[in-house]
Amino acid sequence: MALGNLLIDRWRQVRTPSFVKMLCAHLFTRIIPTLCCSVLYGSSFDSVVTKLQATAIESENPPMEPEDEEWENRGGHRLSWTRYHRHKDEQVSFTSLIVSDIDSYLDYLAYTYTDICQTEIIGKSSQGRDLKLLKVSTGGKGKPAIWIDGGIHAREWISPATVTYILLHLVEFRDQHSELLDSVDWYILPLANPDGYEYSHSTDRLWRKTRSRVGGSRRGSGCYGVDPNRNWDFHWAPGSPSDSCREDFSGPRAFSEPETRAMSEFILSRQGEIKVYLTVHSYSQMWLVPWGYKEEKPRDYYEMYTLAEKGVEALEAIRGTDYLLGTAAELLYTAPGGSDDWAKGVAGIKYSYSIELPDTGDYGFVLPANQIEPVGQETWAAVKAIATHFADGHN
Ligand code: 0X9
Ligand code: ZN
Repeated sequence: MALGNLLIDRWRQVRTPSFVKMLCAHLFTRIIPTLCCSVLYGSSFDSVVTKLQATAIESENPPMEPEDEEWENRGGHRLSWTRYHRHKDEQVSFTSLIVSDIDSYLDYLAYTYTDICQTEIIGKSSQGRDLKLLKVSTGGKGKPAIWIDGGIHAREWISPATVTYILLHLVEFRDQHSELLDSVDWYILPLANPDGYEYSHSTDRLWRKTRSRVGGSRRGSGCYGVDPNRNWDFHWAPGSPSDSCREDFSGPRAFSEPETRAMSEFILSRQGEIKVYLTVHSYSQMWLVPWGYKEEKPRDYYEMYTLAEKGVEALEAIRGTDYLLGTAAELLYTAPGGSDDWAKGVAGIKYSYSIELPDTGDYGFVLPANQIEPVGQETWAAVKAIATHFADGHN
């Protein structure tokens, strides 16, 4: 199912009568694959998909290096930027434990750099996982703040990896850019959709949504999950219960998801302080400026574009990666209920952007882990350029 979903994912945005879409979706996701599997492999479609998925993940994400294991024993952390990591310690059965990585890196930073780092659990996911944020600040009042979130979409593994890479440089190499810490506060949430992220590791590599049970009726119909980037309360468009199986199901109501609600409440509690909202997605190498819900541009688009341009120029200077810069509606498609539009339209954050990380489609969401470092380096360069603008006293 997941492979078929990927094929029709972008195409779904095209305006086509819904019965044609349904027919084609069924053709791509079920009929053609079922026929091919029984003819070519003599096995069922689902078992072929499971095997293909395991092989794809293994080549995308090689096993843990012995050095990483050692770190844990020395009381440090296991996060490396050479492979994709899980969210948090989880006892999956009596004997087997999936060991902590992303979440415990934040704890590690907080207890190692006590003077500047502080963790905060801003809420819980629908399956009860912590939404853990790291505040990085050298103290003092009235500084502009930058918010960065990653992992809103479960399958975009490069996003949380890049956000933790940014944390690594921001905090652990703080001496190289002390002015960015002295004059700017940072709120960083590397994994905004931990349930979906874990599910994309354990079960369906191409899962996009949350894992709430909102779409189902009492009789058990409907599907799991809501698209957390269609669920924000700004020009939110209702989806009908029959849409609950869609990848972009917007939910039964705006902020139905505890994840989006917790983020929005935290951001509103820092209204006026947060000057930049950055949400990190993949893929397509684009720096997206609101609006995404409609084709018109905001009145202050020119200023938003000019600051984004500084980020993109710094990014491209690292290794020449090409990024497109423009509104989400003009470069991708119009889609309501996105976090970037909400951050600007409701929270009043002037500089709100979605960054779509590499690549442009060769690997798509399944970007090999050896790309974490180069993508991290160039994205960190972009973030530094944005922060420098505020460190230089602009507003
Ligand atoms: O469709 C999305 O949510 C984003 N692209 S992705 O491939 N990562 O799913 C783009 C969001 C752009 N912003 C808005 N439409 N508001
Ligand atoms: Zn995304």
